[in-house]
Amino acid sequence: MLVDAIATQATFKFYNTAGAVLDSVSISSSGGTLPTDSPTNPPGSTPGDVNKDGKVNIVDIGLIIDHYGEAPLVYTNADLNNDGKVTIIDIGIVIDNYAI
Ligand SMILES: [Ca+2]
Ligand SMILES: [Ca+2]
Repeated sequence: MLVDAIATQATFKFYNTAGAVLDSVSISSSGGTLPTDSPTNPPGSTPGDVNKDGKVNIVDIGLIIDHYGEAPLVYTNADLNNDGKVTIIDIGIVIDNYAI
């Protein structure tokens, strides 16, 4: 992930094992587009909390990146919108609920 000096933009790049870029997504706090899917959460859970530790932070984004693109799912907690895939939409859900 690359973050600019004033932290208004982050770029996520996803690589295959040969080092080739599979996907690249930039997210900006000043007009960028974020996924709009709403997470499905059981009662009492924290939206975007992948590892269920009660916090939504960089650890949760890291877990999604670790499992990005898995099909079938190995770590179901990383599929926050329950669509059967781990994608940028799931990262967007963490970012929408990120607590600094
Ligand atoms: Ca967490
Ligand atoms: Ca998903």
